[in-house]
Amino acid sequence: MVVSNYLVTGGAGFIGTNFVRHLLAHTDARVVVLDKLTYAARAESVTSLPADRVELVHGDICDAELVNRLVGDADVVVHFAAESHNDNSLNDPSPFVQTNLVGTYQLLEAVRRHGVRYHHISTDEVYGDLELDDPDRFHEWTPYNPSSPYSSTKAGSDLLVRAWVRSFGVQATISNCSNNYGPFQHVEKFIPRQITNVIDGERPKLYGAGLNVRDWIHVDDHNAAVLRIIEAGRIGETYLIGADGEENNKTVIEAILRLMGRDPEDYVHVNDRPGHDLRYAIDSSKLRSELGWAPRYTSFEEGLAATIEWYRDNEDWWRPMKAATEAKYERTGQ
Ligand code: NAD
Ligand code: TDX
Repeated sequence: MVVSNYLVTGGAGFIGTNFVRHLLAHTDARVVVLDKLTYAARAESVTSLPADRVELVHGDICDAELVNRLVGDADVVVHFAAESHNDNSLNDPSPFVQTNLVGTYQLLEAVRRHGVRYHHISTDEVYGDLELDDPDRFHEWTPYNPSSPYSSTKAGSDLLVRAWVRSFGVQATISNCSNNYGPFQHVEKFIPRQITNVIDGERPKLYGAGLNVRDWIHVDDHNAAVLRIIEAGRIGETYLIGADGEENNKTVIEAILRLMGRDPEDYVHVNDRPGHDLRYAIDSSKLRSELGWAPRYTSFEEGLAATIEWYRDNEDWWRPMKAATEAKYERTGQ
């Protein structure tokens, strides 16, 4: 399918802005970004892109009239917009219910009305967590078992998509990806928080004992998979995206400190996250065998080193968010 007009929700956030850049580099598409510009967004991440190909619309995915109009002008909708941070969802779940559930509902109603192709971005957290010694990983058929307000609202949004496909014939695909890292990620998230702490001469902050495992993937590999699914995925199908990148948090903090020329032991333990998921792990065989996707970042250390360089070179981008983020963590002893 050759698509010319994309509507990308959440395109001023981390993965969305990287996706828009991926589209500009690899397709001839024109892109409209719909973004509420919450605390997590930077408008400049979109407005700095070529104006003849990318337009930023400042608005809310819960606004039915606006969503209906923008979807009516699009060939495909790629839905990244979400409240995305677990710790925030524990402090105040309400925007998570509103944006992740009601916002997805409004998009589904609009794509249903206009018959527009829809791709839904989701997370591996919908499957709950695994034991450290479980030989199994998450598959497309793993039952949903989300733990947090964030992951449960993402799970609910995925189920809305499945129901709209079956009941109304909406032309949708879903992808559930593991933990992303790379440029333009908000400093509230684990890896950029620690990199910017080290730049600021602060010690990295590890939740609990740090044995929790995340399955890391570079954001460009995630977005290449998303484009592949839009171009060649089967309607109604779910694809898991992951790059075999399991690491525990302690190892990641030590790697960041080492790569930044600091003592790998020079970090502090802070309060653990309530209900903290132990381990995520993705089996992405379906995506690889059916659609021929493979990650390009096969060395986590190299991807991490490049990400550290990006934060060193782009202090103007992250500095305005740093103090308020740390003040928020201060209140929960994290
Ligand atoms: P992010 O928090 O960096 O960006 C979210 C964007 O959505 C922001 O630009 C924000 O302004 C926008 N937004 C929020 N509420 C909105 C609303 N009501 N209307 C319009 N725009 C709104 O998030 P991210 O990390 O880039 O995640 C993007 C998507 O990918 C989310 O759906 C998330 O669940 C999913 N995902 C993230 C990861 C990860 O590791 N970050 C992994 C798997 C899946
Ligand atoms: O300072 C910290 N110290 C720490 O040990 C922070 C911010 C986090 N952590 C731990 C908690 C997690 O085990 O690091 C791990 C990663 O934390 P986050 O970056 O908050 O990510 P996570 O909760 O795993 O969720 C992320 O991946 C899945 C994204 O935020 C979600 O949007 C995505 O769905």
